[in-house]
Amino acid sequence: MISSLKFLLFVMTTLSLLLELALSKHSGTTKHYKFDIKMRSVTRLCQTKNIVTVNGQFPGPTITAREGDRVIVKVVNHVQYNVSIHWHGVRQLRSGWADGPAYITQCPIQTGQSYVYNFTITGQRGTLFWHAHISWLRVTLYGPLVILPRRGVPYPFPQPYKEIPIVFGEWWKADTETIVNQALQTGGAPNISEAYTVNGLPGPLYNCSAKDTFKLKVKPGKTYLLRLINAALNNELFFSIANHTLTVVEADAVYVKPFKTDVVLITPGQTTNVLLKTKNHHPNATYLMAARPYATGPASFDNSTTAGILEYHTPSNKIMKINKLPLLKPQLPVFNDTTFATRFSKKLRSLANSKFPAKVPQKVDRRFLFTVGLGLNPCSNPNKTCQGPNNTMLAATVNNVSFLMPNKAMLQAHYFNQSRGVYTTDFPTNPPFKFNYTGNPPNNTFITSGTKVVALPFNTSVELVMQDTSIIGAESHPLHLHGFNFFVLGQGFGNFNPNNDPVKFNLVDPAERNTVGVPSGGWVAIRFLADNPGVWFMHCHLEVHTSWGLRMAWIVMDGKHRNQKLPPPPSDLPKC
Ligand SMILES: *[C@@H]1O[C@H](CO)[C@@H](O)[C@H](O)[C@H]1NC(C)=O
Ligand SMILES: *[C@@H]1O[C@H](CO)[C@@H](O)[C@H](O)[C@H]1NC(C)=O
Ligand SMILES: *[C@@H]1O[C@H](CO)[C@@H](O)[C@H](O)[C@H]1NC(C)=O
Ligand SMILES: *[C@@H]1O[C@H](CO)[C@@H](O)[C@H](O)[C@H]1NC(C)=O
Ligand SMILES: *[C@@H]1O[C@H](CO)[C@@H](O)[C@H](O)[C@H]1NC(C)=O
Ligand SMILES: *[C@@H]1O[C@H](CO)[C@@H](O)[C@H](O)[C@H]1NC(C)=O
Ligand SMILES: *[C@@H]1O[C@H](CO)[C@@H](O)[C@H](O)[C@H]1NC(C)=O
Ligand SMILES: *[C@@H]1O[C@H](CO)[C@@H](O)[C@H](O)[C@H]1NC(C)=O
Ligand SMILES: *[C@@H]1O[C@H](CO)[C@@H](O)[C@H](O)[C@H]1NC(C)=O
Ligand SMILES: *[C@@H]1O[C@H](CO)[C@@H](O)[C@H](O)[C@H]1NC(C)=O
Ligand SMILES: *[C@@H]1O[C@H](CO)[C@@H](O)[C@H](O)[C@H]1NC(C)=O
Ligand SMILES: *[C@@H]1O[C@H](CO)[C@@H](O)[C@H](O)[C@H]1NC(C)=O
Ligand SMILES: [Cu+2]
Repeated sequence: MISSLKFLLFVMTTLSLLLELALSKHSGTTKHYKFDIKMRSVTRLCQTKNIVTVNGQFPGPTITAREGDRVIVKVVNHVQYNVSIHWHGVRQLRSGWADGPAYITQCPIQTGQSYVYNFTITGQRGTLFWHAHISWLRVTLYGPLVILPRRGVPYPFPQPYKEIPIVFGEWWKADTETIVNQALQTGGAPNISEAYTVNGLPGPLYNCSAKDTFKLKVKPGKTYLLRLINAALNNELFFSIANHTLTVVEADAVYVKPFKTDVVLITPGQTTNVLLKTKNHHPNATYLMAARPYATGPASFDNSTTAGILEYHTPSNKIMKINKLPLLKPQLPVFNDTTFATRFSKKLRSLANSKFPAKVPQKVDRRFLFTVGLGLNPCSNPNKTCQGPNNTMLAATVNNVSFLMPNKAMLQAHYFNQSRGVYTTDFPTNPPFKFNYTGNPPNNTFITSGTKVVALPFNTSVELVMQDTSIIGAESHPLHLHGFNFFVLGQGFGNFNPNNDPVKFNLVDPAERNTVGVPSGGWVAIRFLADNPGVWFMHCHLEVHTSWGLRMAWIVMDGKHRNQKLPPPPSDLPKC
């Protein structure tokens, strides 16, 4: 009797375990985090400064989840600034309320308030990051977001010995909120940064900074997965490790066909996973891992170099003086090496196999051509002197529209049919004036301002060509789209030619990502399927250009079916 009961119990627990396993294939676990936004003083470059942090950590905590997991983050604002947090690259399928850009999907979390971000990670695995999405607060409010494959599912590359996030940031000695507010008032360019950082540390190439150096201690003969994240505000970066070749395996949380390179180009908003195979024997050297900007624009920029150190563990039976070993430096491309940038971008290809297919939309419902670039506004300073060129104010546009931030959240306005006075749906689908976009000089610096969007029916297949302009100066712009991954079909220099260029598009294995560099003086073509209802921000991820208006939004309408509609907002959604 007792033994048969025991047997029954055994069968039942086994069954329930099996059931749990079967279920876990479809739904993951829930990961809870608490983000207390608070001030903390830190010292860098011999100067102490109060910065905004999550839980007093800088860089902020790493969020780790598996594909299929639900992530719940309670954000409590204890600082004098309005705050919102964006989960950069997370698709947010039917969870647009958790996307985070202030005044787009939510009102800011004001001092003393809190908001619970609640989203599921669906069909994504790899490295992303989270950052503040209001004004320039992301300068110190950022951290890695690591999505592991489902339990038991291997990487499509050798299992690394260790995985290490390498987050690039940008450091100002002065208060960045003062800097951006000053610039927006005077019309001039904001003051440039003093340093770049690796995991929050500027490294040994800056004065008074040697002790603030990130050290990566490795063992010989192992493979390390470096999760590279560019969280810098305003600069694309070249990255390289002296005497080590890297293998790129993933970009923006999508696996790519592996390729070897000595240098990685990473724009703000992009993430790149690389494998680092260490040397088989202890070398008699230490190695700098360095990053410095790829810069094409007309403005001055922070031309400094941040570095960490790759150090081999000393074998315990030998006493090697690491400090006495020579420190080797990597060769990085010159600051304006667009040839390298182009070659690197073209190497990124989707795996496009049966396990990881590239679902490139093959038919197109709507085609768009957007110019992206700088522009000038007349001086609106009451003092009648502005610091932009010829007494103007610097601005930036998409299709000649400099986007004005509304003072209500657009997603709420959309959901409750209250768009009047918040936004209009007349965003130009093509440049309002045709001109030689990359001419020298171009003859069109005309700007309008407004809060304009493009509205799309559910499941519209979109092809978008983004065309750089040479107004004020040609420049590479890393454009980031919220709520979707897109496929990068092709790119080129000069003006996009709708007759000759599309035949060269890659519809087989294009890179799938959320941020792409529009080539300096050129164009890039992307496609995405608008299968996610909501209001989705698209903007340059150089914060200076976003602040000047290089931003717009797409509205994707609800579909017919219940699972194609945006659910109602959570009850704690902040109010304006
Ligand atoms: C998160 O969202 C899910 C689905 O809408 C809901 O069931 C759950 O209660 C939410 N959790 C929290 C903590 O808000
Ligand atoms: C920015 O730079 C200008 C010129 O050097 C300086 O006058 C100004 O104080 C700086 N702004 C801030 C906020 O540090
Ligand atoms: C370090 O300080 C020296 C002396 O003040 C100066 O000449 C040099 O340019 C500084 N270097 C950097 C990287 O700031
Ligand atoms: C490092 O690379 C440089 C140049 O590529 C080469 O001259 C040097 O011998 C290498 N040193 C080591 C220790 O690998
Ligand atoms: C490192 O230096 C020591 C002493 O100079 C030498 O004996 C050894 O062979 C060197 N090892 C390598 C890998 O170069
Ligand atoms: C940037 O710095 C590099 C050396 O780190 C130098 O070769 C280059 O000329 C500098 N470029 C500009 C535009 O200052
Ligand atoms: C890069 O900058 C240098 C000046 O430092 C200039 O001579 C060169 O023409 C530039 N190259 C490109 C491709 O713009
Ligand atoms: C206008 O000029 C006054 C006096 O020079 C100065 O204090 C003020 O900051 C200026 N205002 C702006 C918006 O630049
Ligand atoms: C400033 O004005 C001068 C003279 O009219 C003109 O040549 C120059 O192109 C203008 N600069 C800009 C950036 O518009
Ligand atoms: C656009 O301007 C560039 C630079 O001045 C010139 O080389 C090109 O031929 C122009 N293109 C057209 C279509 O006029
Ligand atoms: C720019 O140049 C083109 C070709 O010469 C001309 O058709 C167009 O009207 C000009 N646009 C402006 C805004 O001057
Ligand atoms: C914070 O956001 C609210 C709502 O949009 C706004 O009224 C207030 O002025 C903002 N406060 C600050 C300090 O920016
Ligand atoms: Cu830009």
